[in-house]
Amino acid sequence: NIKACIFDLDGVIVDTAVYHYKAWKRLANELGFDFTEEDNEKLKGVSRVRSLQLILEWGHVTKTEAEQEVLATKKNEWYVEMISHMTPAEILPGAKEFLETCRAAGLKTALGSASKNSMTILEKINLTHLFDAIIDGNKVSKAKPDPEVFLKGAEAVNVKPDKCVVFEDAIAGIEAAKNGGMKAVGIGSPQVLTEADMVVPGLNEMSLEKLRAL
Ligand code: B16
Ligand code: MG
Repeated sequence: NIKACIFDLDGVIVDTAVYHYKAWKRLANELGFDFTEEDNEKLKGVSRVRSLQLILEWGHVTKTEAEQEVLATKKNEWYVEMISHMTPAEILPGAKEFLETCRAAGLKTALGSASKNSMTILEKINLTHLFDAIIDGNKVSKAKPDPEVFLKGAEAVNVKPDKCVVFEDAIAGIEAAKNGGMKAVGIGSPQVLTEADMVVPGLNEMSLEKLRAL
């Protein structure tokens, strides 16, 4: 039986992928190339540094490590400007309700995100108070599919990994949960998230009954 729920942020609680895309696209355009929204799918759940490296590869552009840092900072400034206008209206359907349901049932809740901007986003959408622990890109050194972010989340709420379930929209995130010995619920399509124990289109389709059946 499950004692803690760990949630990814982008793609599970909010859809910040569209802001990431706008900011990365602007950067690519300044460098003289473009990439599609379809390519952008490959950046979901991927860290900032790694995302930049992938984009530079797509544009056949080579940059030194120092130059990459400047570019990543530039992108982040545009991104931060965009997310500063986010409101609770951008919470994905059912996310807030499911967090409240979990807490009312006595389950612990944690955030497990690759983003270094997760605190800003949670504050903008007014959800910080619904998490017992927040583990994000500032607190981890290994990216998903390494389980570090979720194991730290489990530890922070004092629950053993096999009593945790992770909610994730990215393949690497599902793998990370499995690598950590946790249950994984995919948010999206079962054709894509094949390693998940269960897949639902969104948290609005989730319930305590489904959680108990895991
Ligand atoms: P930042 P998640 C991820 O969030 C995003 O899906 C990914 O596109 C982004 O590059 C990464 O966070 C890092 O974000 O630049 O804000 O540190 O899905 O792990 O919540
Ligand atoms: Mg995600």
